[in-house]
Amino acid sequence: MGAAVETPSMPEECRVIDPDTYFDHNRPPANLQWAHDAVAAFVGRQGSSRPIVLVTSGGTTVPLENNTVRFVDNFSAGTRGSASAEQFLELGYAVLFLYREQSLQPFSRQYSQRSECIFDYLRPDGHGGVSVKAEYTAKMLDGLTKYEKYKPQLLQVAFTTLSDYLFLLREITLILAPTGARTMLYLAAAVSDFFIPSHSMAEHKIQSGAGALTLRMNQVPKFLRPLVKNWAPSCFVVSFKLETDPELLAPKAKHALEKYGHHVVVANLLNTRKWQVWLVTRGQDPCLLQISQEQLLQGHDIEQDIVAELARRHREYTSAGALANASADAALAAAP
Ligand code: 9Z3
Repeated sequence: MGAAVETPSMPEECRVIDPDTYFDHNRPPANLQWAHDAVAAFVGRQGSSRPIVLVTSGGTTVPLENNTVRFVDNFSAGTRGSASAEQFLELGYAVLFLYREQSLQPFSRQYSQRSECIFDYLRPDGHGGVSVKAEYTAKMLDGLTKYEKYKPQLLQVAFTTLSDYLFLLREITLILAPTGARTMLYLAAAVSDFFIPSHSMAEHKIQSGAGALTLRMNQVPKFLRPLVKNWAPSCFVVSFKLETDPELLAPKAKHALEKYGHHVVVANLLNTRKWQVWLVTRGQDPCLLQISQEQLLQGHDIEQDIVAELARRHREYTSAGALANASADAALAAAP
């Protein structure tokens, strides 16, 4: 099945394939061409100075059958991604939001939590129409006003499966690459580490008559490597690391930074992720961002703090790049 990066003596299903090989062996999503055209047009409309961010959000599914009835999924609701997208918009970024279909979206996220129904916010107005219940009007008006204001700076692209996500991620980052340092890649989606290659998958629905089901899954190639090295080498790249064991979090975040050579890892634990994260950068102590339970209850999202700090670091990165370009231009101009 293609280039393996582990020893050739390993059984095929234990080897990690080369990321490029992945694309040769899996089908692109139906919206790939649409996404290509929409993203290229969106980026073209942003002029040459507005900062751009790609926010990835929500979990990927991993199908068990080619004609998919069943799939493996994960917990991510897209809270981090959708809340972060709102913050980036408020800071003047153009936002590309690559999100899991039916997960939370910027501004409407407050009204699409799984436990609630949109009708809970509405009432018949007595004249054959509907209106928003008085207790929700101010908050809804605020969200709606922001949504209308920021809509021109927001492009949303949906994925469902791991494969959709990876194809779209590559397509979009390749389009963003020429924008260089002014673009941030903020990779908050919860991407599966394991998958079943299309050629090893059952074609039709797995039958239950055979008794217990044993699954063998391959490791997903590490796409951060080609993303940082080849697809978008000048962009400011922020990845996320999720663990459940506190002992593993810091070493694994540092390891990811060293391995992929990008800029920041946002490290979080499953159970405390809504009020505590660490920003991990090479050569520095991890920077803890934390909000209190009181702030959380008052509706303060930790994404406000994460995005403010990352936008600050991104500005530094962009101006360092601009300074380097200016001195290279000056050296060229001064050359005989
Ligand atoms: C994250 O760690 C995100 O913060 C969460 C957000 C998925 C925890 P929610 O959507 O959760 O607000 O409910 N995302 C990255 C998780 C991930 O898959 N990281 C990979 C890893 O840890 C590397 S890119 O190995």
